[in-house]
Amino acid sequence: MPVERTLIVVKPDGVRRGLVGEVISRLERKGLKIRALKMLWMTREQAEEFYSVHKGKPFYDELVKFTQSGPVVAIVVEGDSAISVVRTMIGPTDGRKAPPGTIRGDYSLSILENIVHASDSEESYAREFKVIFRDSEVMPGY
Ligand code: FUP
Repeated sequence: MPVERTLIVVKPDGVRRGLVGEVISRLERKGLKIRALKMLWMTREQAEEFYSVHKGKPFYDELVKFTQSGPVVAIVVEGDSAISVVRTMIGPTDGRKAPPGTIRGDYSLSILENIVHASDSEESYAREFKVIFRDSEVMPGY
């Protein structure tokens, strides 16, 4: 039962559509503990670093542009197996294929505008966290 931290980002489409509360509510109801939370408008540098694993792919430029198209809300949560649990909660990348009951399955009809991002591994979390937060912004146990 590894206690893990992971990062969820409500993307610009999710913020525009007023789904921040819905996402936070699902995370809290699941039993995950919020450790840090921030609203920000990503710079080009932040968006490029955040999605650096996709550099060179056909959708990269559009993805970086979309990520900077409005404010996002970034949330660090902690809990048992948080990384895989949150990945299951958000569903597959393509909202058209994501099953009902998942965040993307319930709210997205698009692969690009799919409401949320969540880290897919400890390594991704470590890199993505640094794009948005400083260590001192994570709350201690409460
Ligand atoms: P995920 O981990 O589910 O967010 O998916 P990926 O890391 O594979 O992709 C990151 C983001 O790139 C997706 F959220 C949306 C975008 N994307 C596309 O726009 N087109 C694609 O074919 C694949 C991904």
